[in-house]
Amino acid sequence: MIDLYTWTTPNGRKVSILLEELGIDYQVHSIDITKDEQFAADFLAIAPNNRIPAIVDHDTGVKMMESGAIMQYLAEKTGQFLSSDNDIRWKTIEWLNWQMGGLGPMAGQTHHFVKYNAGKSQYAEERYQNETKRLYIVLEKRLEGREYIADSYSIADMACWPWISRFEWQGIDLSEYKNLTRWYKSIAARPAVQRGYQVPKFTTEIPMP
Ligand SMILES: N[C@@H](CCC(=O)N[C@@H](CS)C(=O)NCC(=O)O)C(=O)O
Repeated sequence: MIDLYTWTTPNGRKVSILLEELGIDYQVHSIDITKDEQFAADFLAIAPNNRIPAIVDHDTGVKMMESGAIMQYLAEKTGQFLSSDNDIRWKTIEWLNWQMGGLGPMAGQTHHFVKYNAGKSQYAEERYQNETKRLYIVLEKRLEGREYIADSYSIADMACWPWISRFEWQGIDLSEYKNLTRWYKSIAARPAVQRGYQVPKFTTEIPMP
């Protein structure tokens, strides 16, 4: 049994989508970051960086923060969504890290400046939105002639998809990116993704371009 500590954000959804895809038993603990629940002592004992998501794996006693590490851990534990083929495996890890170091942080700053604090800093709005658009183009090119980021559906897709699902918050017209739109819609059609998107609670239907 896995305990998942999460909230209705892209980083949280990455892990709930993976758990739904894996079909393993997990219990959801809602950490409402709008009420500072991420600073509670019992959560900090699992996630000292005071950020969701985090897990506790009661089979192994492992406590873990950082969505990329959690995804890699769960994929290795179950032998799914991280290929044993060396080339595909490293492509998956490469793009998972691209999401962790690029798409997530840059799109996250775009949400802060473009959606929540529009008008406060023109420099920051332009800087982060341009960087987010640049990353969309990188992913658009990667998906040219490929169904998925690392050839077979993997934790790299599950890591990137929830960030792309916030295209409206980022002021991006997703339909301008044809490969990304095709990829986005095919993943959105997966029942596990639809369930994982609504963890820990329903917010909106999955946005569609
Ligand atoms: N690198 C971390 C980032 C986690 C993160 O930024 N989580 C956000 C929600 S998406 C959070 O918990 N924010 C709480 C806060 O800012 O205090 C991961 O991928 O797990």
